[in-house]
Amino acid sequence: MTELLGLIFSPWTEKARWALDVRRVPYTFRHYQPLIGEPALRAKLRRLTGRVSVPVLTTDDGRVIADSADIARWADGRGDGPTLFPAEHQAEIARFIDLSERALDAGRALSLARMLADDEALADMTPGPIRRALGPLASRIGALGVRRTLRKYDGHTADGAAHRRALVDALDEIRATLARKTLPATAPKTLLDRFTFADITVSQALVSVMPPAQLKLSPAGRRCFADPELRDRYADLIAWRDELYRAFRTS
Ligand SMILES: N[C@@H](CCC(=O)N[C@@H](CS)C(=O)NCC(=O)O)C(=O)O
Repeated sequence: MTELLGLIFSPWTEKARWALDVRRVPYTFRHYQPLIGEPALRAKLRRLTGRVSVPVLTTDDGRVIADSADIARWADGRGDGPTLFPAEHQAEIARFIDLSERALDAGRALSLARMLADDEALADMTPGPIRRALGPLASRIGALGVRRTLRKYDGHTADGAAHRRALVDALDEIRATLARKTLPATAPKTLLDRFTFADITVSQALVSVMPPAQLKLSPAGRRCFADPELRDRYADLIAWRDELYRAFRTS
């Protein structure tokens, strides 16, 4: 059986899951535990050094695919749902993936910085048994993990203002693209002429403005992902994302 290894609260994992679900590809989900799970992940990817991340898909015929967009492309060749990567839109979808990654990288740095000031969210980052055993010390362990993730993804190399500018630029670009589209009669706007992976990937850019209700986050985690100022400023984009979920995230 095909297996997806991922982080239940991560927008990158959500990109892969949404694509697999749209394509109606059956798979089992396995939760990845950062740090503790890394040696096994490295062995799976045959990568002893360098950055390793999830989601990672292990297909029923033993292939290992290590990137959300590549997993979605693989899913597009399987299953029987609507096509997520129409041949005529490959280049545009690649640009939308890049736009989403810019927003997500900036958003991760901003959310993790908010988390470092929130003991409850930090404690929630540790596995349940460790949290219960350590009590108030759990937030310290969580902070070590969050700082490590910031460094791992270069979030520490720019300041908060630079990350915020990068996120706002990406959000403005999404807004401008949607403004050029006409609203179909019965469905939300899509970035191309139909629902594709462009919508899946770009809608995840909003996770660090206000996470979708469907994303499994603790209340403290949800608080740290969200940015109340940007949520008000980009309420139109949040509404678009929520409509996409209602219309196309049906399983
Ligand atoms: N380009 C990759 C990025 C994936 C990514 O950044 N994954 C992070 C999500 S926060 C991760 O694996 N974090 C856990 C860790 O690095 O230990 C993709 O699209 O799959």
